Amino acid sequence: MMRQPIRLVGGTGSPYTQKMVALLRYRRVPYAITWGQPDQACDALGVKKPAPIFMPTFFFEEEGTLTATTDSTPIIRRLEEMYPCRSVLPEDPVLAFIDYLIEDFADEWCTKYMFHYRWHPKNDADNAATLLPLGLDVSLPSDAHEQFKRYIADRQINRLYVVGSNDTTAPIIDASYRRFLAAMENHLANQKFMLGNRPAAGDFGLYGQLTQLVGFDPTPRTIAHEVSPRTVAWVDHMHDQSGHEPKEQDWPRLEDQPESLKGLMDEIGRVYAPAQLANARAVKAGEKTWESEIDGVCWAQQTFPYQAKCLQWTNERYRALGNTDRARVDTFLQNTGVERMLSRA
Ligand SMILES: N[C@@H](CCC(=O)N[C@@H](CS)C(=O)NCC(=O)O)C(=O)O
Repeated sequence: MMRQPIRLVGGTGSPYTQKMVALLRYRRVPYAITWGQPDQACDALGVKKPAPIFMPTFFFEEEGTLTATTDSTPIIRRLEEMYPCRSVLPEDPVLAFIDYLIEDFADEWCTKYMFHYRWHPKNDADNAATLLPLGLDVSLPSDAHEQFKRYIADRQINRLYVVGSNDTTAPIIDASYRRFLAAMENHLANQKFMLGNRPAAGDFGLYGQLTQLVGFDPTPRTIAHEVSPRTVAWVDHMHDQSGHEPKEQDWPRLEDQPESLKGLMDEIGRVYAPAQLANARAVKAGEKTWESEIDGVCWAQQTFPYQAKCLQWTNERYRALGNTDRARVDTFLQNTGVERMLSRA
């Protein structure tokens, strides 16, 4: 029997929505996206809203009833069970672990680039406030558009602290974005995707954030064109990989990956590892905010229980590796700083 297309609702300006749509396209999973607000979609369908509700929200049919679900990382795993072909998860546990690290870094750190550039520089904030409401409804009447524009700008600029963006951290975020792009430029000169000649979940995570950084927000777009033309071109390629025919050998062993993959690991170790460790300590101590030195500057931000969970999930995966595989990961990550995030106990 033909399966119904998978329904999802999200925004054109939402990196996680773009991540998932590109993944569905590559995997040739029939889908039906509605560009709009997930809470309104839940109301229209009479479906219980997930809490918290995010873009994208997926609607899966379970025993005849529709359930609304969020969080792209577990949804990717669920789709793998429903559709086994054209997998985005390497079978080799070592490679799968590195892919998971990249996806987590994309979702939780690269999103700081995205949110910071979107709302911190005045020019970018004005662009986003104008376009985001239209991304949900192009025919929005002008007065409603004006109102929505003011509402969204106020709300999002006031939430910059959530990702730790402020005048002190702005230069660290900017320097990290430029190093990340330089690492991508190097790496893409060696292969088409992060782990070889076929895309994995981490590629889609990076792609989602980059759709915005390269395609939507003026400041990071200019920087991307300056630092990494290959990344700019990659974003267009990742948009639709439905014709790519992946083969098992398209993901070479970790030991056979080009040296340039380390460039990405170095950035993860340099900025994401200290942030994750400080956040997890704060969650454990019940503190609402945390401070840590990142890249030589004092970084202060709100504590996030979700990101502490991300660190815990990464460690659960690390501990689930067999001894030989864990040793291979350790050798690869030596001196990148990522090893600080991982513990055997
Ligand atoms: N971990 C979630 C994050 C999704 C997310 O943060 N979505 C954003 C839009 S890109 C959102 O809906 N934020 C809620 C808000 O802005 O109120 C995922 O991977 O799907």
